Amino acid sequence: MLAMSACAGGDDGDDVQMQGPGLGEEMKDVSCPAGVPVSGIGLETPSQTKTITARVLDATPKTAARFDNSWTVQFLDAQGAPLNDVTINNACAWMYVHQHGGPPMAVTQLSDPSTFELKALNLFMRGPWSIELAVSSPSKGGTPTQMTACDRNGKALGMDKIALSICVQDE
Ligand SMILES: [Cu+2]
Repeated sequence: MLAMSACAGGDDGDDVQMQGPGLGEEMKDVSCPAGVPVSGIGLETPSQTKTITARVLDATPKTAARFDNSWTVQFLDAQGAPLNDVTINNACAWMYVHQHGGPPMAVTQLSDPSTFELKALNLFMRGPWSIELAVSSPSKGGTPTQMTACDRNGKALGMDKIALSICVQDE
């Protein structure tokens, strides 16, 4: 008999940043809908306005696994050229079927200014997750109206938003 995981019981540790109405309840791992990728590497997803694309250059582990996953993400313009003026206003690993999640441990711009490391996205349950990025790019413009699910009070609004789908596969 497999032990089902509690989303944020005390035993999983480092869940201080976790938030959402499901916390404290016993929730079960779920299977992902068809088509949700199990590896972030190579994923490309356009922003809501389609002016910015996020491309996942690397992921550790390569296949998404429970708990810590670190991703290297590059931003591209609509023509596929690296976009060097992007700011990540907020990042969030969100398990939308349970309405819970939390931010990565750190977001770091790399020496190539179009790339960022999202360190330790905590995908703490099996199932479908959305890596939400509220972003701004002065060259693309817009108004700061976009928030991630982790930023319920809208304290770190972006001018655009990108949501990358990833599955922590059921076993
Ligand atoms: Cu969950």
